[in-house]
Amino acid sequence: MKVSHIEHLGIAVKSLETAIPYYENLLGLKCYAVEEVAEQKVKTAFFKVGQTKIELLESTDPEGPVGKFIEKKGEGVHHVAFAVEGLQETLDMVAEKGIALIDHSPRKGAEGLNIAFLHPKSTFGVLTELCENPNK
Ligand code: CMX
Repeated sequence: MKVSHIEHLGIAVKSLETAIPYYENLLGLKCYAVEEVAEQKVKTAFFKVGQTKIELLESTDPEGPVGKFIEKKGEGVHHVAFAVEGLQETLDMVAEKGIALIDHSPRKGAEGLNIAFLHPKSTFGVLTELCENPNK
């Protein structure tokens, strides 16, 4: 697999409205985008930290992945996203190695990225996202 960098860290929060001021006022980061990803049942807020982003995730549905996560584990780090080259080929290679995939082919995520998740049961408890920028 060719990983270039950590594209973002996904952090589950109960409310973007109350979490964003912490990142802006204490850490001095700027929230540059808020976007709803209806398919994932989340509203997202983005901050840049060097080449990596922080993606805050507020659930829009208690039965969605982030809603269920917060109910079970509370707020906190939800996933790590790695930027890769050649997402579909990477997924095929990962599947061949016996890692459980949540997505066998890329789907659209926030910011127009192509994304796919690996199951945390196969990745030492860390929900892992692989993503590729189709415009690069
Ligand atoms: N990190 C680590 N473990 C997680 C997890 C996470 N983020 N989310 C769930 N789990 C664990 C649960 O703790 C549970 O473990 P146990 O069986 O030991 O109790 C197990 O996975 C099953 O959890 P569940 O609550 O029953 O949830 P589901 O099986 O229905 O779904 C998962 C879990 C990971 C398959 C689902 O959350 C998923 O498909 N996630 C990928 C999509 C996603 O997270 N989208 C939101 C972000 C979108 C974005 O970035 O744009």
